[in-house]
Amino acid sequence: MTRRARLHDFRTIWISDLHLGTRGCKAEFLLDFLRDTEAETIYLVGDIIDGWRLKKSWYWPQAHNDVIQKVLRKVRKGTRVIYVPGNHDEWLRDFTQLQFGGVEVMDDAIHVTADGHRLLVLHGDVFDAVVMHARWLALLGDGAYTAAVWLNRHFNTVRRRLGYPYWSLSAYLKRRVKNAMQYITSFEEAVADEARRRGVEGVVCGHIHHAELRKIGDILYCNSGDWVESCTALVEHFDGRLEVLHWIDPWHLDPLPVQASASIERTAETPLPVLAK
Ligand SMILES: [Mn+2]
Repeated sequence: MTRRARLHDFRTIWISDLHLGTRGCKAEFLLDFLRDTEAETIYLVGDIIDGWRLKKSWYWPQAHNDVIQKVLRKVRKGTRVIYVPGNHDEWLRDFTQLQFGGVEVMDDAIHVTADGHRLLVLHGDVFDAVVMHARWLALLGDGAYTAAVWLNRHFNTVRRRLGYPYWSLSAYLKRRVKNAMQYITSFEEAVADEARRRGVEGVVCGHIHHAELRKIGDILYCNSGDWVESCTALVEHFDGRLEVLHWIDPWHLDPLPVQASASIERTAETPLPVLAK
């Protein structure tokens, strides 16, 4: 039996917004990606298991199970896996500082790159309220800002405890603002601001399903994208270089090339390398 050679080795991999438990999740692509890559540390940057959707109707095919098994196997083989919950898996925030099968759950994390840069790692949903109320938060200052972030963080926890269904602030915002790009830009600026507040040089987040790697002022803004639409990941090479990867499997017929070109267009200054198989 021939074992498929592992193609790509990285120091760190960040993936976010897998939305396992929903029909949208491209689990087969994700499995290929996990099979062909290896890293010392993997960050799961939120919205990994979509608990809200699962609560509504159970959808859990074998491929979704395989993704979980694949990650746990990597842990057993020595990969450090850090799970930073998002809004769709916010129930996990009750279990931060705990370990499940060796997976560490954290509210947010600080990653230090091989060349010594500090990156704040978080999902990003807590900034929806900041995006929504940017104008008056700027007027009211730090206390109001902290309150907005706190409220946003606990909004769905409270809804869950009271038995209310999930309500997506980001989806609401995307409808409310004039266009999605405006929301994306405001979100990116809010996240970069938080990195500045915390005194780190960069930030890695997910949430808006829009992979990115660029400077916002003095802050390096990275978004690992998603596995519902774009199949993207952020990786760190062993010398500390960061890159957004776009996973395309030539053996699958899927409307990915269209999205690929859209992504490349969006990040014209940092073209997305495609991992050839
Ligand atoms: Mn999210």
